[in-house]
Amino acid sequence: MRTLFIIGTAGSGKSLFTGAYAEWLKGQKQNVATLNLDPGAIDLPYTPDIDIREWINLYDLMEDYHLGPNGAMILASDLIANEAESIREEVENLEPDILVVDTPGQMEVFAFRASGPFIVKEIGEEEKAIVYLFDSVFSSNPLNYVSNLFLSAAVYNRFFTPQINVLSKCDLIPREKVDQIVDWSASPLKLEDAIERELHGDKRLLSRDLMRAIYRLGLRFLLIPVSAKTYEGMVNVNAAIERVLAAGDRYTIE
Ligand SMILES: Nc1nc2c(ncn2[C@@H]2O[C@H](COP(=O)(O)OP(=O)(O)O)[C@@H](O)[C@H]2O)c(=O)[nH]1
Ligand SMILES: [Mg+2]
Repeated sequence: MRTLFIIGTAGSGKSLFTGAYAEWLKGQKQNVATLNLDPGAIDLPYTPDIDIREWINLYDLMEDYHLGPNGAMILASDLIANEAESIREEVENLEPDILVVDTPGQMEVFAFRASGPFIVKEIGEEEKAIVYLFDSVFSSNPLNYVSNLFLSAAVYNRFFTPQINVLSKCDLIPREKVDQIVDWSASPLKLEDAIERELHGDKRLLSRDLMRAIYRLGLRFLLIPVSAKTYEGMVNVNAAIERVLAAGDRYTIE
C-alpha cells in the first residue's frame, strides 16, 4: 500500500485536493481509499472511506472538557494517536493500493505535535510520501513564498519522509504568476532577484538569508501547479509522486 499525507497551512486546499486526487486516481482505475484525520471538519468536499470523527468529535471535546476550539483541537490531535490501531484495522479491511490522508485544518496540530509523526509511522507503510501544499494566492509574493518554503522545510524536518511540493489552487491566479512562482521554486537566483526587487529592509535581508540557508541544506522545492477544481496538473503531481516513491528519494524531486 502507498500512503500519501496531504499537509499545508489552514485553507491551503488539503481537503479539496484529497477528494480530487482520489477521484482522479479512481478514473485511472486505481484502488484508492481516503482517510480524514481532521476531527473538526464540518463539511468535507468528499466522503471519506475512513473518518477520525467516528472516534473523536471536536465539539464533544469542547463541551466535555470546557475547552475552546484551539484547546480542543490540541487535545483531539493527541487523542488521534490512541486511535492509530483502529484506523489501521479499517485500512486493512479496505485493502486499498493507495491511501490518501487528509490532515487537520491547522497544520501545526498535526506537524508540530507528537501525534503527527507517530500516525505517519503507524499508518504509513514502506511506500509513503507527504504532499505539501503551497497556496497559490498566499504564495504570490516573495515574502509569503519564502515563509512557506520555511514551513515546508520544517515539515520535512519533522517527518523525514519523501515530500512533494505542490502549488495548489493554480486556477485562482494568472498563468504568468503561476509560471513566475514555479520559476522561483526552480531557481534560487530568480527567487533572490524577486526578493531584491520586491522586498525592502529587514524583510529583504531575512527572506534572502532564510532561502539561502534552505538551499544550502540541499533541499529542493520544485513546485507542481495543480488545481483541485479543474484537475489541471493532477497528472504531473501523480507522476512526481511515482518518481519520488520509485527512487526512494531523500527529499523532493528536482
Ligand atoms: N478555485 C479553487 N479553490 C480551491 C482549490 N482547492 C481548494 N479551494 C478552496 O479553498 C478553500 C479551502 O480549501 P480546503 O480544501 O477546505 O482547505 P484545507 O483547510 O487545507 O483542507 C475552500 O473554499 C476550497 O473550495 C482549488 O484548486 N481551486
Ligand atoms: Mg480540510
